[in-house]
Amino acid sequence: MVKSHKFICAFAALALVLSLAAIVIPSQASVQALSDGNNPPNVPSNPLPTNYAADVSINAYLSWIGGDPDAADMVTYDVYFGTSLSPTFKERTLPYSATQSPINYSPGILNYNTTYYWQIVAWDNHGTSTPGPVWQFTTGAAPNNPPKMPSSPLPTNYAIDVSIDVPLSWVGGDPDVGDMVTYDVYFGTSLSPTFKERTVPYSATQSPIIYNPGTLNYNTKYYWQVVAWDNHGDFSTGPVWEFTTQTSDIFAYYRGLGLNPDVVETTDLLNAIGDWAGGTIPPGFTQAISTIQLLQLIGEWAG
Ligand SMILES: [Ca+2]
Ligand SMILES: [Ca+2]
Repeated sequence: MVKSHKFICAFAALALVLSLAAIVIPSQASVQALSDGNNPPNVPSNPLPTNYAADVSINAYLSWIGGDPDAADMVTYDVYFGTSLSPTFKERTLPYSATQSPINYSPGILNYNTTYYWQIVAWDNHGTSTPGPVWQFTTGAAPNNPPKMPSSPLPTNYAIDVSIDVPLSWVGGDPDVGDMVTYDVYFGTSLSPTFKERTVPYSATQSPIIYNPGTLNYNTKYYWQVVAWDNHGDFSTGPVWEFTTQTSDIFAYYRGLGLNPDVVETTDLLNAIGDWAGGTIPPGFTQAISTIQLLQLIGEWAG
């Protein structure tokens, strides 16, 4: 009897345990919750750049507030980032403690004037995840670059014997290919040449630029400078260049005789006129000059 009583008691106890178990185990999920008490990570929030931010730096960092209600948990973050509305997976971060916030992430150098989308999915060390919303921001426009410094002058700097009908030319342009560039031309016989003209606008890629200063004087040193302006009001100042025009034929003739044309004597001049008027072609010349041309040269020289 004692034995059977014990058996009955044990059976009753087992039945009680089984019935209790049936009550407290309604699903597999609550078994998990009961066994480790884990909570999913917090929903990622507080994005920086803020959602829909504009004019964001191309060097911007992403940051957000994450964490996990379970203070002892570690949390990693899957970063989705790109220019598509469904940004692509970029990287899983290192594990952070559940209480560390905010989290920073560098997406690298961004493009100007571009809308980016991003999303953070937080994972705790129990394999539970919480996705954040898809955020977006737009980077600022590219900053303006000043025009290129005018270069490659023609006539070359310090050139001599330059034709009196020479056009000026230089290489200009602007690194921003959509820009238009105008050129202020300074030109004259002073070391600080005076402003002559602003050119029409040229495209940023057009080179060389040609400017016609008109017919110049013989045997004269000219100075010139070009200042390039883009359509954003930025400018680049070129150096002052110089060149010297050709001597007139009569000066060349005097040099050929070993005379200094700057201090030629009247008698020498009269002798020269005689030579020219006699129809001879002086050494170094390909043709005789007309009387009219001769008088023009004498006039220049006398001037
Ligand atoms: Ca957790
Ligand atoms: Ca520019």
